[in-house]
Amino acid sequence: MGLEFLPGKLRREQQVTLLRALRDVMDEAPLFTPTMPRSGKPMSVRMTNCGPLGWVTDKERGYRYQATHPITGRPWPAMPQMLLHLWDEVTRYRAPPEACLVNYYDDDAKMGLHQDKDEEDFDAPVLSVSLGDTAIFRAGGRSRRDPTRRFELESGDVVVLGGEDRLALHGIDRVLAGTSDLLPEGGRINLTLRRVTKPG
Ligand code: MD3
Ligand code: FE
Repeated sequence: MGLEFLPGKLRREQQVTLLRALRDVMDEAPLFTPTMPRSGKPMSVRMTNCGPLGWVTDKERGYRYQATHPITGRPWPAMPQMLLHLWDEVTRYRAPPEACLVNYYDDDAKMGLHQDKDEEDFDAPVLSVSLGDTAIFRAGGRSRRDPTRRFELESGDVVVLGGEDRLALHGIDRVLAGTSDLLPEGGRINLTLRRVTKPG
């Protein structure tokens, strides 16, 4: 499968509908500031989750998936239907996603090059949806020595990462402020849908 880039996959109307559902998610499960394992350094991205499992990190316990919000202690809200349908349509994977990480980037936020490897199931692809301001995205290979490519992720763009690219290094260099009017507050939301456990 590799890296599949689907520019403009979601039309404006679908982006607005999805954003409305995400507002409800963020009301129930407020954005929090994750901290790095050991150092406790705060990340510049704020995050929350929906679905049965959510990705969290803090100084004491590090990167992990858990069923409850780290601050409120409540279960994560359900994943919006539109996302479950999108997953089925574009991944064709045999089981539904378990985690939808909601990342919010303000004008200064970025995410360093990393691999997504906190999941048990690397056979399942990862699906990313971008909303709001355009981001400069970078993706390489599995080794830090491999070359990287940069591309722009715009509002409504979808990326599916599977096969050999599932463990590729990737990150967000920066967000281009003022490139979209979808979010009145500005900035960018990225959704990352993942299967965490191996299907029964
Ligand atoms: C997996 N998020 O949360 S999209 C992350 O835009 C993350 O917020 C970025 O990386 C964001 O872990 C990037 C998801 C993504 C992109 C490329 C990948 C996941 C990937 C390449 C290989 C494996
Ligand atoms: Fe990632």
